[in-house]
Amino acid sequence: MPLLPIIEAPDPRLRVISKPVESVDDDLRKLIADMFETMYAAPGIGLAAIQVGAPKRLLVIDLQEPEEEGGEGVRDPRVFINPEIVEASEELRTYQEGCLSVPDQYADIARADWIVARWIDEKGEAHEQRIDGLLATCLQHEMDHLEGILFIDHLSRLKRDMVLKKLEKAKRLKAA
Ligand code: GNR
Ligand code: NI
Repeated sequence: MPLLPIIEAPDPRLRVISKPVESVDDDLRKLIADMFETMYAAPGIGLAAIQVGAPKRLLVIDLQEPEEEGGEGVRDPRVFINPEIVEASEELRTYQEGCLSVPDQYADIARADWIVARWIDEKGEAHEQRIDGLLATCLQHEMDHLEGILFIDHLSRLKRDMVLKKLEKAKRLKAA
């Protein structure tokens, strides 16, 4: 199975609003498998389809970090198709976020502490569940991608521009 190239900011393709998935078929399951492989290899804990150039309302998450003690080889893959937020807590939780499309840049972002989400899985089955902790943070980060939003958009313009400048510089150094 091929690793998919991950699109990086400021690529305008990351700003596209993703379209609902119409049918959960073998083509989609192939994309899901490739997305997991790409996410694990990166490594990352989440990946939205738009980050690999597919503007579909599909994202994958696995919070298990292989480096973590006891986490070696333990996988907890989750698939979210056409996810929606039914309810969100007023209380916020701040977490230092990163993004595979904004490599090596991190910033504290405040999001709802818990959400009630609704989605379809890779078997086409519907779910509605209250989600908290890191999964709530990650799911909100991934759902932002479906709207063309990056975590740096939650920062002040000054901080966002600083991150984008650092990213540009890192790219220049890599190309040289
Ligand atoms: O790997 C990732 N880590 C992460 C850490 C904190 C909050 C969100 C994330 S998601 C990110 C992978 C990614 O870019 N998903 O879109
Ligand atoms: Ni991201």
